[in-house]
Amino acid sequence: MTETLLVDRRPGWTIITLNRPDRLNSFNEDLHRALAAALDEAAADETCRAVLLTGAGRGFCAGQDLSDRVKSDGPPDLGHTLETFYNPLVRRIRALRKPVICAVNGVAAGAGANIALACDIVLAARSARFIQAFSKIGLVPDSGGTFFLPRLIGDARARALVMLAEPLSAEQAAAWGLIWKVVDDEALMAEAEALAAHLATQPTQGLALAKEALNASAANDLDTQLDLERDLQRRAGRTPDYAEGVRAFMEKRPAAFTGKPE
Ligand code: T3D
Repeated sequence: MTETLLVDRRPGWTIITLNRPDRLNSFNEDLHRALAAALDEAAADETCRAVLLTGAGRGFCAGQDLSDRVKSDGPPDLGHTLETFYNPLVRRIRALRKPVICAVNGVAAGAGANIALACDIVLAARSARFIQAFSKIGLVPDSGGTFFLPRLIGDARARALVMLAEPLSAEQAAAWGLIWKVVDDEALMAEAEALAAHLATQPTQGLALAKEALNASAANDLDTQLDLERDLQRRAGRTPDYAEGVRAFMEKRPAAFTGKPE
């Protein structure tokens, strides 16, 4: 049987590929379980200092595999699916104490679009599209869509994307600030892999603390956020990578960060 998820450990980082290309990498329970396990393994592996998420074939991810939703007799409990699979997935990505890059290699629809947005740095192939497909089937955006969209692109654009379910081109997504960058299709994976390899050489603990601060900022007022920055900076200041960064600067040489904890 074909594996629904491919995990490739590279020196210092891991590439995770959603691998159900015939269904545009839409999620079934097998894929959810495999992805959760791969992210947990990356979290526990001290030698893994960055994660790259992408999809096999022409799509990134078309959200929930809808063929699993025509099987049941009565209406399914979709709240249960979110509680069991999608919400923990978004929480795992946001809580992972290392950078998560998403290379959106093709269409990202439904939960697939919002899982991409949960990642720290999103690159997209020029041919990729982002579709809040939920309203086409009578659903509410999930996987953090109603959280990320208004914060990233503003309420007016978020509402129209959600209610119209129109495809948003990668270029428009970048112009609106929904993603970091558009890359020519044939250059996407080389650029995403180079970014992962670069991040794997950076001060991993400092990046994790910065991620923690950014994650918290949406819910905090300025005073609370300033206090949080103080506390996190205190911890960053105790890491070996901070000491190395300062030494390297003074000695006018590149820093050799190890990513080791405080
Ligand atoms: O249910 C719960 O647990 C609640 C949680 C929900 C989370 C969600 O994500 S809900 C939203 C689910 N996703 C969608 O509604 C998107 C459905 N797909 C599409 O609208 C289109 O496929 C795309 C716009 C993404 C791409 O269109 P296109 O024309 O490039 O490709 P296609 O021909 O539609 O798809 C290619 C194949 O993939 C096709 O199979 P076939 O005909 O070649 O055998 C298609 O059926 C299959 N496919 C695409 N998306 C899904 C899918 N099969 C199952 N589920 C899908 N989501």
